[in-house]
Amino acid sequence: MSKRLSRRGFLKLGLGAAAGAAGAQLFLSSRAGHLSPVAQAATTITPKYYLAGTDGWASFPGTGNTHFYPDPWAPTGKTSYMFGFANVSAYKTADPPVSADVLGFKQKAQSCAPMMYFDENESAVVRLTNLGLAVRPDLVDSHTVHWHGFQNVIPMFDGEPSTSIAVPIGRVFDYSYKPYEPGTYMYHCHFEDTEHVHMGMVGPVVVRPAQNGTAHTHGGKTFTKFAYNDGDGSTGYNREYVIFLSEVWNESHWDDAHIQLPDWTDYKADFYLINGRVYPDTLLPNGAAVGAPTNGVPGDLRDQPYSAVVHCKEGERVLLRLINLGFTKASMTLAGIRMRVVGLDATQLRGKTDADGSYETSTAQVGPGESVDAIFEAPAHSGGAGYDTYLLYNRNIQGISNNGGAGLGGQMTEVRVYSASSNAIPAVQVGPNDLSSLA
Ligand SMILES: [Cu+2]
Repeated sequence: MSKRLSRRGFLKLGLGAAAGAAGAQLFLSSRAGHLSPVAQAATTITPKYYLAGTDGWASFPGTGNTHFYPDPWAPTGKTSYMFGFANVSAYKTADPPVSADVLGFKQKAQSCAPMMYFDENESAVVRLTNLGLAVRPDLVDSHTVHWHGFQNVIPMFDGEPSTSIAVPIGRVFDYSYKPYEPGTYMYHCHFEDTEHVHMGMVGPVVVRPAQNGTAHTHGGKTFTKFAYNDGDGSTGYNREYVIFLSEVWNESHWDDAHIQLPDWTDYKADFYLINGRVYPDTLLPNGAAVGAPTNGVPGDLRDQPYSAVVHCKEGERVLLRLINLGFTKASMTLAGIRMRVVGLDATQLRGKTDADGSYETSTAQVGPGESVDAIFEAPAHSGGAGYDTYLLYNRNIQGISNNGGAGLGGQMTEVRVYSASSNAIPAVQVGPNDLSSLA
């Protein structure tokens, strides 16, 4: 307490805090039914997603050329220590929530965090528990889920830990939202956020528009899936892919594993990731267990489950949901195909008078904390049974330099265009970034 703060001032402060607490209590009890999207009877809540904050290990390709990479403590096939969220949604009805199965996910955080999808106006519940850090039992950090850029009416569910709830080790919290604004978002842990964000507690959130399911014709084609409630089909698409960008600075990851403190002003990314992987692992299908060699042995990608390949057929419209939760700007170029940017930061590009604010480009600029919705029409196929390849990559040269490894890119993947009659990919996309039906 400052010596300048008088006893009277201190009492006033205390009374103010007490009044604030009483007000919050009243607010919660009287308004919960109006503002909270779920009934408050705790036993009836079944979350859509269940996340477990913990640590783990990721695999990045290369033979290693620094003191900090690969980490000599990494398990075989892995190179780098991470924090992250494990996907324990399969246990979302477990009672008690932190079951033995869930505890088994300690040190199995995935990179990137689970992709979450909601519908506009859905009663959206995300359960979070904290399993602690296996490699750093001395760190007893809490974790949170914060939807970045999301208009949240209830601060308690915001995840910013100084003004809302954080989840200590062994505890469980249900975040409750009512998403009103469709678009492409991202979420991250907000506890010690410079560290926890960079260590990997980051993932995408998509809110689908209420317009989905109704038919709108645009450019002579009819769509039933849209990026926004556009009213005219201009954001309609056939397939959609999340392109989630983040970074790894080897020194900080090594430091966290080896009980050292990084100086964040020395920040310099060594790896640039798409969906938690770096090229050429970005080209492998969902759930691929074996990636490019890491330090001479096959990479273990079991905790990096998301492919970054964009599959489509000629003439289809494809929505790229580009998200950047790294610390440096990305310039994502789609070589040979023009994209139309229709949304920025979960906002459709419309002027005040409903004028069309979308624009064509070959390079989408995605700053840290920003999202870009870009739609392209797949060009005509060149013929034959195979696919045509177009590179999607970060044109900032350090974004594909990748720790100096020869032939290794960073934020690079492929758009693969098949003929209209091809049956190499499902006629209708099974799920977002879901290529599990592909060989
Ligand atoms: Cu955290």
